[in-house]
Amino acid sequence: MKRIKKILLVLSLILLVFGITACKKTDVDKIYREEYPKNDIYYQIFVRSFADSNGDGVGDINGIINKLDYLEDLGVTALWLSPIHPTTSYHGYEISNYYEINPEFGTMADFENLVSEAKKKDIKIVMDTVFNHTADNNNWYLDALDNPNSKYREYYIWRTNVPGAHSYETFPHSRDLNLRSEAVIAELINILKFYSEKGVAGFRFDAVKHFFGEKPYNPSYSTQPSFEGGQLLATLKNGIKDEYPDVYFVGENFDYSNNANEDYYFASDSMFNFAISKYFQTRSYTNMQNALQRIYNELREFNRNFIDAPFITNHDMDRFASMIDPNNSLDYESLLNKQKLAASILLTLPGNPYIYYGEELGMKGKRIEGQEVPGYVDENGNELIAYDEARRQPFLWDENDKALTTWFPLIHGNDKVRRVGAQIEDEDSLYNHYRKMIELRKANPALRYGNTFLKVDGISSAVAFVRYVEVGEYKQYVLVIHNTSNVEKEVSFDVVKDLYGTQVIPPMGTYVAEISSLEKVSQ
Ligand SMILES: [Ca+2]
Repeated sequence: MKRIKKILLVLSLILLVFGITACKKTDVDKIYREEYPKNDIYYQIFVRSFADSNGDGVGDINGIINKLDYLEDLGVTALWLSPIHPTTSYHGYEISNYYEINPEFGTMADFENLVSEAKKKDIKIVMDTVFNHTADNNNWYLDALDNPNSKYREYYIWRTNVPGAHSYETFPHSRDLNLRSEAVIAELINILKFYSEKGVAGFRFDAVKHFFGEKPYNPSYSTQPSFEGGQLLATLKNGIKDEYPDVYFVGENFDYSNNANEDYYFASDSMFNFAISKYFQTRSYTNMQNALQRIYNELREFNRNFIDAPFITNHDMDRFASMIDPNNSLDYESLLNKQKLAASILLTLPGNPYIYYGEELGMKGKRIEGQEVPGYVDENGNELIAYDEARRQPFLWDENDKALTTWFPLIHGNDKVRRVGAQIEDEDSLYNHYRKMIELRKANPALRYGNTFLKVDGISSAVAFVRYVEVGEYKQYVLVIHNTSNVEKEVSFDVVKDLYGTQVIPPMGTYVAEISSLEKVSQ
């Protein structure tokens, strides 16, 4: 027994966050992987800002290919790309043609090359899929406008209470698709097949809460999550499942309430967990632990195999570092430690964690309410008005790196944030913290696979839980305790004390240890 304790003590030290390695047999990992093929660690790329390949200052597909080594070193296993189709906007969320690639970003051949090059590194590609609406210059719409007998008339929702031919729009300069039309649904299934055939692993569905509602009679922004929206996702999934049964669906239902995703989860593998993002952003960690347990208990009723999709921020939110430090006045260590804690929590939660590009460097950025920004100009040098662009600033490659994008200036303190090269060199950097946490997650099946989450009560100022996974004879239980306070915390659980003796977690630190069972997890 003493010997076993000794072995486990060593294991616990291995698992302690700041000194990780683990050597799991790959064949065992394969068994877990086959049981949970859709569990990944995601990196969200805003394509225009990530990496340039041809010197025009705009990020593009070949730029991503050139930086696959960076993503592989970081350890992520899947990429969600912002929309890459021809568009009328810088962000791409109005699509002019679903079957083509935005020429600013490259060609279809470039995209196919990205999918295959990423696959060589075991990195999946998930596409942003905007089906609520098209651009106002989409050929379907132009044809429908010109020709009352166009087959595309039924693709859109026409407003009868407004003089002249005009379709309903949820978002400015967009035209809402008529998602009750069988012809539209067939077209959307065709688009999903078109890209699945190219090896795309999944689709991120934009704005699912706007799919239905009271269109066109109540043209406001008040559309709500709806069961009919979930049904549409189910119809799309059924439409491709014979040919592409393993394609992953993740939905964006921008709603902070805990139960907002219920209507979609029976059809979608994943839904972004906006409720949890709010707890990160307000750093309400004690409430987060309880909310997580409640959310998981509820969602399991709707889909036993749901894969949570937690994240700290995305492209529609101010950067996390800017929320913590809006005036760039916080000292370096405080800012760093707050970001490290959030990363530790994110990367030990169940499901598919999503890292917004640059979050691993502590990039900054806040929404601007319609102002000109020096350096943000069109091709004629005229200053442009900025809004969310500042949340989507160029990725901080080193200053001499040709991959640096320049379409938008570095503002809100990003000129002071340490760039990639310096962070890779520094063992204590935020980048290396993300890298180590990802490594820890990948080395422990209980962290990487499955969706189990059992909150552990009784520790103040902490997010504490057990994650476990079981496939046949293989199983693992892992206790995770995040100390969210500024003081040391002693762990006095019997299960920990019996195995490892008294453990002390540093301020804002994380303790991760393998345990033998779910019993005795109480203070
Ligand atoms: Ca470019």
